[in-house]
Amino acid sequence: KSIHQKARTSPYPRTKDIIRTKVADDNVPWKVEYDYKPVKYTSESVLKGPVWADPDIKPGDKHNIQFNTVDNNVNRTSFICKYEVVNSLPRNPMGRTGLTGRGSLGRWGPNHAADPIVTRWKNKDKKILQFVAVQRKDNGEWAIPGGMVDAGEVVSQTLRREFGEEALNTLEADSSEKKHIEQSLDRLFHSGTEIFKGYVDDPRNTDNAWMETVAMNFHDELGDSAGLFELNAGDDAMSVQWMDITNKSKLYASHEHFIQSVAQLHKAEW
Ligand code: RP5
Ligand code: MG
Ligand code: MG
Repeated sequence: KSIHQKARTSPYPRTKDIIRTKVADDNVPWKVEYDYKPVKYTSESVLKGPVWADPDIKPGDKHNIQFNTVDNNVNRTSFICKYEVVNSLPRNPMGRTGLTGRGSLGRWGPNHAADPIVTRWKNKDKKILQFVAVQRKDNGEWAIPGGMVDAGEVVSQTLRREFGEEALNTLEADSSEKKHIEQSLDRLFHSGTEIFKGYVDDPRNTDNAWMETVAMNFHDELGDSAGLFELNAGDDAMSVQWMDITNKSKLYASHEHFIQSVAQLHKAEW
Protein backbone atom coordinates (compact mmCIF):
# COMPACT_ATOMS: atom_id res chain seq x y z
CA LYS A 1 0.00 0.00 0.00
CA SER A 2 3.02 2.26 -0.12
CA ILE A 3 2.54 3.16 -3.80
CA HIS A 4 0.51 6.25 -4.55
CA GLN A 5 -3.23 5.74 -5.14
CA LYS A 6 -4.89 9.15 -4.97
CA ALA A 7 -2.24 10.50 -7.35
CA ARG A 8 -3.69 8.17 -10.01
CA THR A 9 -7.39 9.06 -9.63
CA SER A 10 -9.57 10.75 -12.25
CA PRO A 11 -10.98 13.12 -13.23
CA TYR A 12 -8.11 15.42 -12.32
CA PRO A 13 -9.16 17.76 -9.44
CA ARG A 14 -11.29 20.75 -10.53
CA THR A 15 -11.80 19.33 -14.01
CA LYS A 16 -14.51 17.15 -15.50
CA ASP A 17 -12.74 15.84 -18.56
CA ILE A 18 -9.08 15.45 -17.70
CA ILE A 19 -8.77 11.67 -17.31
CA ARG A 20 -5.39 10.26 -16.40
CA THR A 21 -3.93 7.46 -18.47
CA LYS A 22 -4.46 4.26 -16.45
CA VAL A 23 -1.31 3.01 -14.73
CA ALA A 24 -1.53 -0.49 -13.26
CA ASP A 25 0.05 -0.95 -9.82
CA ASP A 26 2.90 -2.96 -11.32
CA ASN A 27 3.66 -0.22 -13.83
CA VAL A 28 3.99 2.62 -11.33
CA PRO A 29 7.80 2.34 -10.89
CA TRP A 30 9.77 4.14 -13.62
CA LYS A 31 12.13 1.19 -13.91
CA VAL A 32 9.32 -0.91 -15.42
CA GLU A 33 9.53 -0.22 -19.15
CA TYR A 34 6.45 -0.23 -21.36
CA ASP A 35 4.74 1.89 -23.98
CA TYR A 36 3.52 4.60 -21.58
CA LYS A 37 1.59 7.51 -23.13
CA PRO A 38 0.39 9.79 -20.34
CA VAL A 39 -2.04 12.64 -21.01
CA LYS A 40 -0.69 16.15 -20.64
CA TYR A 41 -2.33 18.82 -18.50
CA THR A 42 -1.37 22.11 -16.85
CA SER A 43 -4.23 24.30 -15.64
CA GLU A 44 -4.93 27.77 -17.07
CA SER A 45 -4.39 29.37 -13.67
CA VAL A 46 -0.84 27.98 -13.57
CA LEU A 47 -0.07 28.87 -17.20
CA LYS A 48 -1.09 32.49 -16.54
CA GLY A 49 2.14 32.72 -14.50
CA PRO A 50 1.11 33.88 -11.00
CA VAL A 51 3.92 34.51 -8.46
CA TRP A 52 3.53 31.04 -6.94
CA ALA A 53 4.06 29.28 -10.29
CA ASP A 54 7.14 28.45 -12.35
CA PRO A 55 7.36 29.27 -16.05
CA ASP A 56 6.13 26.62 -18.45
CA ILE A 57 8.74 24.22 -19.83
CA LYS A 58 8.35 21.86 -22.75
CA PRO A 59 10.31 18.60 -22.66
CA GLY A 60 13.87 19.32 -23.80
CA ASP A 61 13.58 23.12 -23.33
CA LYS A 62 16.44 25.13 -21.84
CA HIS A 63 15.44 26.80 -18.57
CA ASN A 64 17.16 28.26 -15.52
CA ILE A 65 15.43 26.38 -12.72
CA GLN A 66 17.92 24.59 -10.48
CA PHE A 67 16.49 21.28 -9.32
CA ASN A 68 17.45 19.30 -6.18
CA THR A 69 18.58 22.46 -4.41
CA VAL A 70 17.20 25.64 -2.85
CA ASP A 71 16.83 27.90 -5.87
CA ASN A 72 15.94 31.58 -5.51
CA ASN A 73 14.21 31.08 -2.13
CA VAL A 74 12.26 28.08 -3.41
CA ASN A 75 13.04 24.72 -1.84
CA ARG A 76 13.36 22.32 -4.76
CA THR A 77 14.91 19.53 -2.75
CA SER A 78 12.91 16.43 -1.99
CA PHE A 79 12.60 14.81 1.44
CA ILE A 80 12.65 11.42 -0.29
CA CYS A 81 15.69 11.38 -2.53
CA LYS A 82 17.61 13.22 -5.20
CA TYR A 83 15.01 13.01 -7.96
CA GLU A 84 15.79 12.52 -11.63
CA VAL A 85 15.48 15.22 -14.25
CA VAL A 86 14.68 13.68 -17.63
CA ASN A 87 14.44 15.78 -20.77
CA SER A 88 14.57 19.01 -18.69
CA LEU A 89 11.68 17.86 -16.47
CA PRO A 90 11.79 16.47 -12.92
CA ARG A 91 10.35 13.01 -12.44
CA ASN A 92 8.01 12.07 -9.59
CA PRO A 93 10.14 9.82 -7.33
CA MET A 94 7.09 7.72 -6.37
CA GLY A 95 6.47 6.73 -9.97
CA ARG A 96 3.95 7.24 -12.75
CA THR A 97 0.66 9.07 -12.27
CA GLY A 98 -0.77 8.88 -15.82
CA LEU A 99 -0.39 12.62 -16.37
CA THR A 100 2.49 14.89 -17.43
CA GLY A 101 2.70 18.65 -16.97
CA ARG A 102 1.93 20.29 -13.63
CA GLY A 103 -1.84 19.93 -13.39
CA SER A 104 -2.82 22.64 -10.91
CA LEU A 105 0.50 22.65 -9.02
CA GLY A 106 2.68 25.71 -9.48
CA ARG A 107 6.15 24.23 -9.12
CA TRP A 108 7.95 21.72 -11.27
CA GLY A 109 9.19 18.98 -8.97
CA PRO A 110 8.36 19.08 -5.25
CA ASN A 111 5.70 21.54 -4.10
CA HIS A 112 6.37 22.05 -0.40
CA ALA A 113 3.51 22.37 2.07
CA ALA A 114 3.12 22.41 5.85
CA ASP A 115 0.34 20.77 7.88
CA PRO A 116 -0.49 22.00 11.41
CA ILE A 117 -2.30 19.29 13.40
CA VAL A 118 -3.83 21.10 16.37
CA THR A 119 -5.20 18.70 18.99
CA ARG A 120 -7.07 18.60 22.32
CA TRP A 121 -8.79 15.89 24.36
CA LYS A 122 -12.50 15.40 23.75
CA ASN A 123 -13.25 14.59 27.42
CA LYS A 124 -11.53 14.60 30.81
CA ASP A 125 -10.92 10.84 30.51
CA LYS A 126 -8.34 11.58 27.77
CA LYS A 127 -9.33 8.73 25.50
CA ILE A 128 -10.38 10.43 22.30
CA LEU A 129 -8.33 13.15 20.67
CA GLN A 130 -9.83 15.85 18.49
CA PHE A 131 -8.07 17.89 15.85
CA VAL A 132 -8.96 21.06 14.01
CA ALA A 133 -10.22 19.95 10.59
CA VAL A 134 -11.24 22.10 7.64
CA GLN A 135 -13.49 21.26 4.74
CA ARG A 136 -11.67 22.13 1.53
CA LYS A 137 -13.40 24.41 -0.93
CA ASP A 138 -11.85 22.65 -3.93
CA ASN A 139 -13.41 19.22 -3.35
CA GLY A 140 -15.44 19.28 -0.11
CA GLU A 141 -13.14 16.80 1.61
CA TRP A 142 -12.12 17.21 5.26
CA ALA A 143 -8.44 17.90 5.80
CA ILE A 144 -5.72 19.32 8.01
CA PRO A 145 -5.63 23.13 7.50
CA GLY A 146 -2.33 23.00 5.62
CA GLY A 147 -0.94 25.05 2.80
CA MET A 148 1.97 25.78 0.55
CA VAL A 149 5.27 27.17 1.80
CA ASP A 150 5.64 30.57 0.12
CA ALA A 151 8.96 31.51 -1.49
CA GLY A 152 11.35 32.62 1.24
CA GLU A 153 9.07 31.44 4.03
CA VAL A 154 10.23 29.08 6.77
CA VAL A 155 8.03 26.08 7.57
CA SER A 156 7.28 27.27 11.10
CA GLN A 157 5.76 30.44 9.62
CA THR A 158 3.71 28.50 7.08
CA LEU A 159 2.22 26.26 9.77
CA ARG A 160 1.08 29.20 11.81
CA ARG A 161 -0.06 31.35 8.88
CA GLU A 162 -2.13 28.59 7.26
CA PHE A 163 -3.77 27.64 10.55
CA GLY A 164 -4.66 31.30 11.08
CA GLU A 165 -6.01 31.77 7.55
CA GLU A 166 -8.02 28.57 7.22
CA ALA A 167 -9.20 27.85 10.79
CA LEU A 168 -9.38 31.34 12.34
CA ASN A 169 -10.01 33.47 9.25
CA THR A 170 -7.24 35.94 10.03
CA LEU A 171 -7.40 37.31 6.47
CA GLU A 172 -10.74 38.90 7.32
CA ALA A 173 -10.14 39.78 10.96
CA ASP A 174 -9.87 43.44 12.01
CA SER A 175 -6.67 44.65 13.65
CA SER A 176 -7.79 44.17 17.26
CA GLU A 177 -9.07 40.65 16.55
CA LYS A 178 -5.84 39.91 14.75
CA LYS A 179 -3.78 41.03 17.71
CA HIS A 180 -5.75 38.78 20.03
CA ILE A 181 -5.43 35.80 17.67
CA GLU A 182 -1.69 36.31 17.23
CA GLN A 183 -1.20 36.20 21.01
CA SER A 184 -3.00 32.87 21.27
CA LEU A 185 -1.03 31.54 18.29
CA ASP A 186 2.25 32.58 19.95
CA ARG A 187 1.40 30.30 22.83
CA LEU A 188 0.16 27.33 20.82
CA PHE A 189 2.83 27.35 18.12
CA HIS A 190 5.64 27.83 20.61
CA SER A 191 6.42 24.12 20.58
CA GLY A 192 5.32 21.29 18.35
CA THR A 193 6.19 17.69 17.53
CA GLU A 194 7.11 16.58 14.05
CA ILE A 195 4.72 13.86 12.85
CA PHE A 196 5.69 13.37 9.24
CA LYS A 197 8.04 14.72 6.62
CA GLY A 198 7.83 13.44 3.04
CA TYR A 199 5.70 12.71 0.00
CA VAL A 200 1.94 13.30 0.09
CA ASP A 201 -0.36 11.08 -1.98
CA ASP A 202 -2.24 14.15 -3.25
CA PRO A 203 -4.79 13.90 -6.09
CA ARG A 204 -3.08 16.87 -7.81
CA ASN A 205 0.28 15.11 -8.21
CA THR A 206 1.62 14.50 -11.69
CA ASP A 207 4.66 12.82 -13.24
CA ASN A 208 6.53 16.14 -13.01
CA ALA A 209 5.04 17.92 -9.98
CA TRP A 210 4.11 16.55 -6.57
CA MET A 211 3.31 17.51 -2.98
CA GLU A 212 5.66 17.05 -0.05
CA THR A 213 4.91 18.22 3.47
CA VAL A 214 6.06 18.65 7.04
CA ALA A 215 3.24 17.80 9.45
CA MET A 216 3.61 19.09 13.00
CA ASN A 217 1.42 18.47 16.03
CA PHE A 218 0.54 21.33 18.38
CA HIS A 219 -1.26 19.84 21.35
CA ASP A 220 -3.35 21.55 24.02
CA GLU A 221 -3.15 19.04 26.88
CA LEU A 222 -5.23 21.06 29.35
CA GLY A 223 -7.80 22.35 26.90
CA ASP A 224 -7.19 25.92 28.00
CA SER A 225 -5.39 27.37 24.96
CA ALA A 226 -6.17 26.00 21.48
CA GLY A 227 -9.19 24.25 22.98
CA LEU A 228 -10.79 27.66 23.45
CA PHE A 229 -10.14 29.07 19.99
CA GLU A 230 -13.09 30.60 18.20
CA LEU A 231 -12.94 28.63 14.95
CA ASN A 232 -13.86 30.48 11.79
CA ALA A 233 -13.30 29.05 8.31
CA GLY A 234 -11.42 31.25 5.87
CA ASP A 235 -9.48 31.34 2.60
CA ASP A 236 -9.56 27.91 0.90
CA ALA A 237 -11.63 26.34 3.73
CA MET A 238 -15.45 26.39 3.68
CA SER A 239 -15.99 24.99 7.17
CA VAL A 240 -13.96 24.19 10.24
CA GLN A 241 -14.57 22.02 13.32
CA TRP A 242 -12.98 20.00 16.10
CA MET A 243 -13.14 16.49 14.66
CA ASP A 244 -12.76 13.25 16.64
CA ILE A 245 -9.71 11.26 15.61
CA THR A 246 -10.90 7.72 14.85
CA ASN A 247 -9.99 4.99 12.40
CA LYS A 248 -13.17 5.87 10.51
CA SER A 249 -12.07 9.36 9.55
CA LYS A 250 -11.95 9.81 5.78
CA LEU A 251 -9.60 12.65 4.98
CA TYR A 252 -7.92 14.40 2.05
CA ALA A 253 -4.72 13.01 0.49
CA SER A 254 -2.53 11.19 3.09
CA HIS A 255 -4.01 13.04 6.05
CA GLU A 256 -5.58 9.94 7.68
CA HIS A 257 -2.12 8.54 8.00
CA PHE A 258 -0.86 11.69 9.77
CA ILE A 259 -3.68 11.81 12.33
CA GLN A 260 -3.17 8.12 13.09
CA SER A 261 0.42 8.91 14.06
CA VAL A 262 -0.83 11.73 16.29
CA ALA A 263 -3.24 9.35 18.05
CA GLN A 264 -0.35 6.94 18.65
CA LEU A 265 1.89 9.72 19.94
CA HIS A 266 -0.65 10.66 22.63
CA LYS A 267 -1.72 7.04 23.28
CA ALA A 268 -5.27 7.95 22.34
CA GLU A 269 -7.93 5.54 21.13
CA TRP A 270 -7.84 4.85 17.40
C1 RP5 B 1 -1.69 18.50 0.79
O1 RP5 B 1 -2.14 19.71 0.23
C2 RP5 B 1 -0.80 18.92 1.92
O2 RP5 B 1 -0.73 17.89 2.90
C3 RP5 B 1 -1.47 20.19 2.43
O3 RP5 B 1 -2.45 19.89 3.40
C4 RP5 B 1 -2.19 20.74 1.21
C5 RP5 B 1 -1.58 22.01 0.67
O4 RP5 B 1 -2.28 22.48 -0.45
P1 RP5 B 1 -3.42 23.59 -0.39
O5 RP5 B 1 -4.22 23.34 0.88
O6 RP5 B 1 -2.72 24.91 -0.35
O7 RP5 B 1 -4.23 23.38 -1.61
O8 RP5 B 1 -1.00 17.74 -0.15
MG1 MG C 1 -4.27 28.03 2.61
MG1 MG D 1 -4.86 24.71 2.34
